[in-house]
Amino acid sequence: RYVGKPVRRVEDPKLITGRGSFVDDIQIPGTYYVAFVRSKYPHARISVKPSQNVFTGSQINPGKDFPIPSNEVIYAGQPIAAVIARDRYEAYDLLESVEVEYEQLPYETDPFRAMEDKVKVYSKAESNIYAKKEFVGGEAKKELEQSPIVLSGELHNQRIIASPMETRGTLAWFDGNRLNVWSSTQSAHYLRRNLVSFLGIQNIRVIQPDVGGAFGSKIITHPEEYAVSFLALKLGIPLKWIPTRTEEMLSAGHGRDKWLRYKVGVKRDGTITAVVGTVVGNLGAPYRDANDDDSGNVMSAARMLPGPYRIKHGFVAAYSVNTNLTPTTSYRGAGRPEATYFIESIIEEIAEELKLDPLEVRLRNVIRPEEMPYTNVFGITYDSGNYPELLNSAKSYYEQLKAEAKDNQCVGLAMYVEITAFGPWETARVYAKYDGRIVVVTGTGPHGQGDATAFAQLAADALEISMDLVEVRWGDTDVIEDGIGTWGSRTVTIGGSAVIMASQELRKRLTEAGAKALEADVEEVEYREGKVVHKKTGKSLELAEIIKSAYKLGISLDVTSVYPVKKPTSPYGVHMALMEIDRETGLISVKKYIAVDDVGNVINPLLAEGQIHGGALQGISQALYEEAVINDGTLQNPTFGDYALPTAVETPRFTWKYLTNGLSPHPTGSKGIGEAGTVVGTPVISNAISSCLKRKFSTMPILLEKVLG
Ligand code: MCN
Ligand code: MO
Repeated sequence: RYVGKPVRRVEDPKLITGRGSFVDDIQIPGTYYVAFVRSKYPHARISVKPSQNVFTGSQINPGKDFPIPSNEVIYAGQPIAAVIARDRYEAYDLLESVEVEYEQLPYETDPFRAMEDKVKVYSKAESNIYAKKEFVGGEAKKELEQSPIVLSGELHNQRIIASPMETRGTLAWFDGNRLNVWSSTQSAHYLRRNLVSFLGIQNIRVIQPDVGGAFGSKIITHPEEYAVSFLALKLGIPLKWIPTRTEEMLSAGHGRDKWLRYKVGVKRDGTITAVVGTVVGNLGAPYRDANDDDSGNVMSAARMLPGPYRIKHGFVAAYSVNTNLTPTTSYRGAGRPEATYFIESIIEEIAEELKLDPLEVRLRNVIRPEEMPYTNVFGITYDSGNYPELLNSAKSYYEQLKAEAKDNQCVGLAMYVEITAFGPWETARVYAKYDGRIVVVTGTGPHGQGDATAFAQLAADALEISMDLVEVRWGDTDVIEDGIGTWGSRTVTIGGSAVIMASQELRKRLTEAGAKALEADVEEVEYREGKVVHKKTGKSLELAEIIKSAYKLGISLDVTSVYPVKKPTSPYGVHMALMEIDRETGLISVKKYIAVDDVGNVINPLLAEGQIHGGALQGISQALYEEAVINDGTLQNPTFGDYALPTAVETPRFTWKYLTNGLSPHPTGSKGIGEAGTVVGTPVISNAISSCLKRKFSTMPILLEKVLG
């Protein structure tokens, strides 16, 4: 069958031959173009001079500052007013003529100072602290006092910028009957829900066309999407908005920017007794959609701090704090990369302090298989797996790399456990077409991951037919009424389980229809390889024949299933890298990267391995290159000339191994892999550099000058 095989992506022929259709490819005659005036300052009172074809917050959201501010801007790059013109060049020309008066206000970009509430980042907010929670388990403070060794420090997982190939973009058109919105998004249904509530109309169709990546930055509904949809409805003309890369970097959700101040108690054998700390997330400016999203990630960063280790005593105070920076949103891993970077840096420090091998320290601390499912000290449950076994199988690669390492090379590793495949539910619709083909429609919103291939594999297996007979569709609120979306490495596991459910129901109905057509009872027939066979007479009907007669027989071959989810599932793994540091030039390069993961059932090893390559490279990139540089409250490097991203040249040789000791409870048996590489890749690199140079780094990127300094 297909599941478990490295089937090539069914999405690709269209995309690699240039036939993809992204938002900007879609043309509706008479479309006008929207561009946004953006704030120059991090905090100011504004007044925009009214003029034709310029639309301000007071018109779009009268009396409110959201989504478009009426009189107070709270970050540089914030959209202040929309201009409308015949084409994009005219629109950008028109931008220059819009008169905005700024009265600058005191601003704050440092979350620790912002917590003191001396400078209010938004005058109408009661406090800069958006959310605060304490996570407590055991008696951490007491344990800490009794620990022979206490390590302490501060770590910053720096602010970075999601850089999908395609920027955001929206095309909105009121056709006289309803509003049609095409958007580069991770979920058509989520966007529709938000637009319905903002615009106060029900009849909205949202379409997610081909999307050139997102990495979390296209989950929330951005101010521009609200504004463009509102104006298209109000003016009755089709409107298109596509930001430039610089606008995208200034105003699409930034990622990470989370801090940990910690104290960790350790015994002489390297076992951790307690962790006490403060996690602070710099959420940037108040914006509900973004703040809700990333504040959740701050809390996950805190609750996942114990990682895959049996730490019985913990206390973490977590703060989500507003500042006058671009709002942060989920970015690949969303809280788990931060937690993993924190705890894995601490493990490295323990190894260094006690002169123990870092892999050995992990072995001494990891949760034992007999403790599974394990609920960590902050209440997060890891469902299944065998952590020591995975470490032991990683050990041979680790020893191999260490033996291979030359004088200027060294090896680093990191381990992770994360949580993926979030609920609350997902939909799938599976129906049969008269030409004998099966259509799978998912409520998820893949945008580069290859999930359509996996869904075709799952449906083909459930129906025992060739994958060529399965078509997968998604991203249109007209083809399936509801859905959740693609994020949190949930799609293949949750969306796929819904596909299995619906396929099985369709299989039942095909069997019923086949039996009726053969004038037999259901018990007398058998469904086999896309045919219904009479067990006694051997008479059989092909899929296409059954489909043709089904409706006449009063049986619908169109099934929608909803798969409910209660708890996330926990993939885990160990990644390692062979690094080379040129001490003369400070040039750091990653030579080899080996990943050993357990993500339960692997639906398609080719796709899964691809996710590890891309994900780990993003982790490497955060460790070595990426940083949103802020000065005077504004982003200093909003171009790819100044914001460094890796290319094929910086990409190491990858090796991927997988174990399947921890299946998930879902029908697919899989756990998510879409973020795993990014969750662990960053500390792999920072640990390797620390172990090479015998130096602690408390933030990233670890640049040449830091290595030489
Ligand atoms: N897979 C598998 N077996 C498993 C797990 C996954 O074969 N046990 C395969 C799936 O078939 C799918 C891929 O791996 O092709 C990822 O599946 P999954 O782990 O379910 O993750 P999602 O599809 O939900 O993808 C979301 C995840 C997230 S949250 C971010 S952020 C991210 C990522 O995917 N953004 C991406 N990978 C990306 N890849 C691309 N190209 N572009 C993005 O924007
Ligand atoms: Mo994501």
